Amino acid sequence: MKNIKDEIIKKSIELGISDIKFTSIEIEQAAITRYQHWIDSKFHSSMHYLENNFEKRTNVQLILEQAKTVIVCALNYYPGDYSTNNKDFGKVSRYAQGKDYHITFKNKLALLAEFLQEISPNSNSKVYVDTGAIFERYFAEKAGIGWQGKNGNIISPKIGSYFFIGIIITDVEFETDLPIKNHCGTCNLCLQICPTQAIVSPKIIDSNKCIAFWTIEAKPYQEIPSTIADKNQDWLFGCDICQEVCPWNKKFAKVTQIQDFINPNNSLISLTDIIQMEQEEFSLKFKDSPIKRTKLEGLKRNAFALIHSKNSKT
Ligand code: B12
Ligand code: SF4
Ligand code: SF4
Repeated sequence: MKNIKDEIIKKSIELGISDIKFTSIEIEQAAITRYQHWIDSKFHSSMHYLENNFEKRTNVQLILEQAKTVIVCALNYYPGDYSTNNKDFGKVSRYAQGKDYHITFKNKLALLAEFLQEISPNSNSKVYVDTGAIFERYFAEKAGIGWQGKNGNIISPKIGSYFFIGIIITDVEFETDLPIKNHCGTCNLCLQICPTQAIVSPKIIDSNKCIAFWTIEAKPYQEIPSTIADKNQDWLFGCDICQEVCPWNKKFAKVTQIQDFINPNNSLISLTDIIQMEQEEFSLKFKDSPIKRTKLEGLKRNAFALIHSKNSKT
């Protein structure tokens, strides 16, 4: 299957995909145990959907019968850096500044899967970005896209960690790629800098303490606990602190070529604008943006919490 693999790689480059690797469908028991332990520890907080589909999550053949290979793709979203500590503005994490990646990335993967179907006509494939019951980081690490850093993110030696992971599960058997070495070494910067100590041990994030969870995933009616809100000085939606500090991003993050992911209007947002915003304006401004996930009420909650924490700092 060497030729088909080369053709798929070539096509992925044409589609603007940043990296692609191939691995087998097997999942080590240690990874399953680790996930179960994370759930048992309630580190998923109120994201109850992560308790579902355990069978599928741990057996790819329940998603696609006869599945043989997991093709893992990386898509760089890094829009560059921006200033901080502005009293009147809240920061949006880099992944959410542009258009919703679920659409942009899925379209690219669908085209790649279609191409695979053309060159291997009897094959079957399924495409996933983020929303499936799939151990995306596990497969990304196993395939050699990068290693899992102590901040939990997969770090690519080519582009750092500001990239999305997308998956194609296929019944075509490919020659597999090998994992790469973990280069965190003795560095502990992410654990030290996380303002809420959400990285409870290397690679393990307690969502109950994570600013990204509270500002993206918590339901609009959930109040952000003051123990978290008071330690968040900057972030209106998401959090990049543990990635910003990472030496691998400082060295290797390259601004994405995908214009969809760059939108300076959504990088720093006026907190007063959010508080005064009506539903109609919210729906229009964030129509194609990941920010719409919090709904207007959730974004207002984040803005009020941020104003409070910024004011109590000064
Ligand atoms: C739930 C979730 C969250 C939660 C929990 C985060 C977490 N670290 O688990 C919250 C809301 C906090 C979150 C935040 C963010 N997220 Co998120 N999130 C997810 C989601 C949906 C599931 C992750 C999950 O299963 N976590 C449970 C833990 C236990 O699993 P895990 O970290 O993936 O680790 C696995 C393996 O690495 C393996 N493993 C780890 N160590 C070891 C050791 C051994 C010995 C073995 C065998 C296995 C093993 O075991 C784990 C289980 O398989 C994935 C998409 C997906 N379907 O996977 C996106 C995903 C992980 N998120 C993503 C992103 C971009 C983010 C944010 C950067 C967004 C932001 N800027 O605010 C932050 C980063 C926070 C952080 N430091 O992790 C990307 C990560 C891309 C990358 N380069 O790694 C993903 C992959 C989405 C995507 N398709 O691109 N997220
Ligand atoms: S995303 Fe922010 S709050 Fe969550 S672990 Fe990283 S630094 Fe900590
Ligand atoms: S900051 Fe250091 S320890 Fe954390 S992920 Fe980056 S290299 Fe690893």
